[in-house]
Amino acid sequence: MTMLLPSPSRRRLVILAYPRVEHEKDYLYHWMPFSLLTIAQRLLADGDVDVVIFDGNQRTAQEWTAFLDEHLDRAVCVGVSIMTGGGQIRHALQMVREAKLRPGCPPVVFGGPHVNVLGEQTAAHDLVDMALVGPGQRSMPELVRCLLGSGRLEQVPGLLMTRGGQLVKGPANTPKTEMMARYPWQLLNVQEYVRDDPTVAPRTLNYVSSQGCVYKCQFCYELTYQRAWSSMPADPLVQDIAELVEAYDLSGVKFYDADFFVQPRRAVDFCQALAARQLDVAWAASINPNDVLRSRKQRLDLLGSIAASGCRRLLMGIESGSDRVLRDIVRKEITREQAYDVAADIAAHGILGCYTFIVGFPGETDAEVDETYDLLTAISQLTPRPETRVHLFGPFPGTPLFDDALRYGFEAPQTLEGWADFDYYDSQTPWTSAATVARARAHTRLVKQPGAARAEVPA
Ligand code: B12
Ligand code: SF4
Repeated sequence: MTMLLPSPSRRRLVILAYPRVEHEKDYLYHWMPFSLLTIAQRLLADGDVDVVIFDGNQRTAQEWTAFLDEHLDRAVCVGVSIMTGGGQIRHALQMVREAKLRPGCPPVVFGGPHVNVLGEQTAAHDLVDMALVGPGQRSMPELVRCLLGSGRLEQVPGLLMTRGGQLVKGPANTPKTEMMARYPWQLLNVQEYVRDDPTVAPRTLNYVSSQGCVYKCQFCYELTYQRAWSSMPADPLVQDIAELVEAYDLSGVKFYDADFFVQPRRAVDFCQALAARQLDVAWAASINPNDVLRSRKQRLDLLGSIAASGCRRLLMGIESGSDRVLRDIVRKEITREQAYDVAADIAAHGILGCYTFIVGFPGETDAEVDETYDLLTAISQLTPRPETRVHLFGPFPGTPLFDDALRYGFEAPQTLEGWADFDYYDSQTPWTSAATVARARAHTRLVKQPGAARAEVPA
C-alpha cells in the first residue's frame, strides 16, 4: 500500500525568533542564538515539525515582515527568546505586535533568561499567549505536540498562561538539561557570524558547549536559575569544531559558556584532543578562579594544557579586591590573594587574561571600592598585560543581591513593558554616584583593534 505523505513544503513549522540586543557602542562581536539552536535541535530530532530561525541581530524589521509573509501560515507557534536588558524585550514586543496584525497568527510563546526568573509577569502581558519557564528543549517539543493535537497544555513543563482570567500552570520544568548534542548549524548562515576578534583570531566563531554553572555568585542569574550543569563531552566537541574549521575556514573559537572549566577533567581532555588534531585554531573561554585552584588539588595541569592547545584569552570575573565583599556580599569563594595568584599563573602561561570587577554593590564602602582598584592596578602590571573591565553592579531579578538592592532603595520595574528599556550599562542604583560611574568607565581597558592583543601574546 502506498501512503500519501504531505509534501515537505506543507509540513508544519515552528518559528523561533531572537530579537535584537543593543550592545555597547563599538562592540565588535556577533553571537549566534544558541538558545534557539538548542531548542531547534530537539524539535528536529523529534521529527514532527520543521524549524526556521529569525535572528534580529542579523536581520532588519522589514526582513521580519517578509519572513512572516513566507512562514506564518505554516507555523504552529512563534517562540521568542528574551533576556533582561539590552532592549531585547522592547524589540521582542515590536516583533510580536507585527505578527499579531496578521489573521491566523498562531500562539506566541516567550522563553529565555528573563522568563526563567519573571515567568508570571511575562505571561501577564497582552501580547504573550504563553510563557515557558526553564530549558526550552524540554518544554517546546511537549507544547508543539499539544498544539498539533495530542496532549494537554496543563502537562507542558514550565508552561504559564492566562485562560479565562485564570493562570494555567504546567508542571515544573527542571533545569536539568541532559547531554548537549551537535547544533543544527544548517538553520543559520554560519558565515555571517565569523568575525575578526582582536583577542582571538581573524576568523572567529562563537560557541556554547555547556549550560549552567556550579558556583554561587550572589549577583548572578545562573545561581537563581539553578540550572544543573550539562555539557558536550570533549571528543564530539572537538569533532564539531574540526568540521566547522573545515567548512568555514575558521582560525578561532570563542566559547560563551557561563564557565567552560566547571569540570577540569573535561577541559584538559578537550585541550589535549584539540592539540592532537593540530587544527591550528586559537580559542578563548570564561573561567572561575576556583577551577584553577581545584585543578591544582587534582594535580591536573589545567593551565599548561590550555596554553598548549592554542588558548589565547581567559575571561574571569574577580568582582572585588576586598576580602569582605568577596566573602560576605559576592560569595566568590576566593580571597584577593588567591585571585592575584591565579591571574599571575595565567600570565605566566602566556595567556591573555581579561578580568572583570564590579563596583557599587549594596553595602560596599568607598574603602572597599579602593581595594578593588588596587587589585586591578596590580593585575594590570602582569605580562601579557591583561584586559580589565569595571562593571557597575546591576540588580538582576531573582538573585539574592536583587533583594538587598530593593532594601537599599532600588526600584524595580513591575511589568514586562517596564523591563523593556532597562539598561544594565547605565547605573540603575540610587546609591551609586556619578564619580563612581566615571571612575569605572575610566578603568575599563579592552582590546578593540583587530590583531592588537594577538601581537602581545607570544605564539
Ligand atoms: C552571548 C550572550 C550575550 C550576547 C547576546 C546574545 C546573542 N545571541 O546575541 C551579548 C554579549 C550581546 C549579551 C549581552 C548582555 N547580556 Co548576555 N549572555 C550571553 C551568554 C554568555 C550566552 C547566551 C547563550 O547563548 N546561552 C546558551 C543557551 C543555550 O542558553 P539560554 O540562552 O539560557 O537558553 C535556554 C533557556 O533560557 C531557554 N530559552 C531561551 N530562549 C527561549 C525561547 C523559548 C521560546 C523557550 C521556550 C525557551 C527559551 O531554553 C534555552 C535552552 O535550554 C549568557 C550566559 C550563558 N552562558 O548562557 C549571557 C546572559 C544571557 N546575558 C545576560 C545579561 C544580563 C546580559 C546583559 C544585560 C548584561 C551584560 N552586561 O552583559 C547584556 C545586554 C546588553 C545591554 N546593553 O544591556 C544574563 C541574562 C540574565 C537575565 N536575567 O536575563 C546571562 C544569563 C549572563 C549571566 N549569567 O548573568 N549577552
Ligand atoms: S562563576 Fe560566573 S556564571 Fe558562575 S555563578 Fe559566578 S558569575 Fe555566574
